[in-house]
Amino acid sequence: MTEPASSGNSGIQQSCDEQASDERADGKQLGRRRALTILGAGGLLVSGSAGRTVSAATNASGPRSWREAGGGFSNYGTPSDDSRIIRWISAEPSSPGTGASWTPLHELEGSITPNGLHFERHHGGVPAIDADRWELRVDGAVRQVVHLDLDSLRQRPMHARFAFIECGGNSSSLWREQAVQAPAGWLHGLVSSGEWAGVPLFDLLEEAGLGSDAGWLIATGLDAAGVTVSLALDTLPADTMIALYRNGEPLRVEHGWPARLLVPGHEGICNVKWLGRLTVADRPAMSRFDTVSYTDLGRDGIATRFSRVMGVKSVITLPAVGDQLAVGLVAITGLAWSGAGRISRVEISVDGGNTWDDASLDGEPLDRTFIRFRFSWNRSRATPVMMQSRAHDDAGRVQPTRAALLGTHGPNHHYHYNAVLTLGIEADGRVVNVHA
Ligand SMILES: Nc1nc2c(c(=O)[nH]1)N[C@H]1C(S)=C(S)[C@@H](COP(=O)(O)O)O[C@H]1N2
Ligand SMILES: [Mo]
Repeated sequence: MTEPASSGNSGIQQSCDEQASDERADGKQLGRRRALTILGAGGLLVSGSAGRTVSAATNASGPRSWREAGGGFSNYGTPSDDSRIIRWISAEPSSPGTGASWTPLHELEGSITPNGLHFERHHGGVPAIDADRWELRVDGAVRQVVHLDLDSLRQRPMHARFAFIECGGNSSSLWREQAVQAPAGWLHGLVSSGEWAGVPLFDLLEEAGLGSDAGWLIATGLDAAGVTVSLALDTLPADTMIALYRNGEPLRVEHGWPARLLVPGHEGICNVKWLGRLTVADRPAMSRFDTVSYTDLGRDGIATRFSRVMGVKSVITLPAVGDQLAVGLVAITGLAWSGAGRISRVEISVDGGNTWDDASLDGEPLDRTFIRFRFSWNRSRATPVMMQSRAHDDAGRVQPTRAALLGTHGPNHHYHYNAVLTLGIEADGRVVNVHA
């Protein structure tokens, strides 16, 4: 298993269900920045319009070996050296299948997380499911129990949509008093986004026929943890699906193959992997995933349950902790998303939140999906500043300040951290995480 964090793994398992991310090697070691290398066109072959192959004009540059007959190629593509980007894994050594891997948000561009870098969160390891013996059962308060194997699911009408998945415990180390020094992905990388394809849930429920007392859907995974989640039917998005594909290919084993529930905008745990059973009921199961974990503990000591819709949030991915900025133009970029709809606006502040300017967005934001934002900042003087991003969504929600979020939550809160994040740019240009 890849284990970039060479130290600090013992004791990383929190008493709560998700991992905190502050016990790690220093961010500089982990956050390998990509050197931008502009390659000349030397040696590249360009296919001409008549189907002829012609050498690019500048092929005099570059080592001779580039122009010799190349090596073999494979059935499944090879990442380039420059894209050998990996996730950081936080796992308990005594049960290495349980833990999380974090998407290196600070090393990626665009708004689609590649399948091999989509974060993972496992409560009971990755089960070895035999697809030939696998089936999904829809039962409970239905007129007829439905059994579906993988072939019959694949033959049904499907739908594809973009959606992020964010763990309810993402950014949980930000609840702490001390700012943790690590780049964005190692603190906020329990979120990924991409395109999912599968069978609409409500088509299956219609076929099964909902009973008159149907109020809840209880989804159960086939892993050792027996992850069981209760979802109120009247709050489930209409585009909830039994996902079979991600970014065009069948689900990866770790992401729930052969099938997982995808509830766009709902917190990670609702997206039950290795899905085995959907039970319609008149009440929630009150599993540990409904009650002990993923609840919101208020200042009065009372916990709110079933707060499943993720907040509006943004993360600056560049610059990243460990970078050193020169004086002059600085390209700021990052990702924004909302569990309740589309991102309508992202603003940037370089004065600790006193004044804000609109960032530009890479195209039209889609519903419950990453959108990339960009801002060009002229760092005219070598003075310290605080840099922030703040997202708004079309449901009218705005990312709260840290003070506002801490004000409404108890001191022992753990889940759903979505406050405005702050990067400190020091006088010498060093980038650090700070609380503001
Ligand atoms: N069966 C099963 N489903 C599961 C989990 C799990 O451990 N077992 N983890 C949940 C949690 S907490 C999250 S955040 C997401 C993570 O999905 P991913 O590993 O594909 O990123 O899956 C959810 N579904
Ligand atoms: Mo999660």
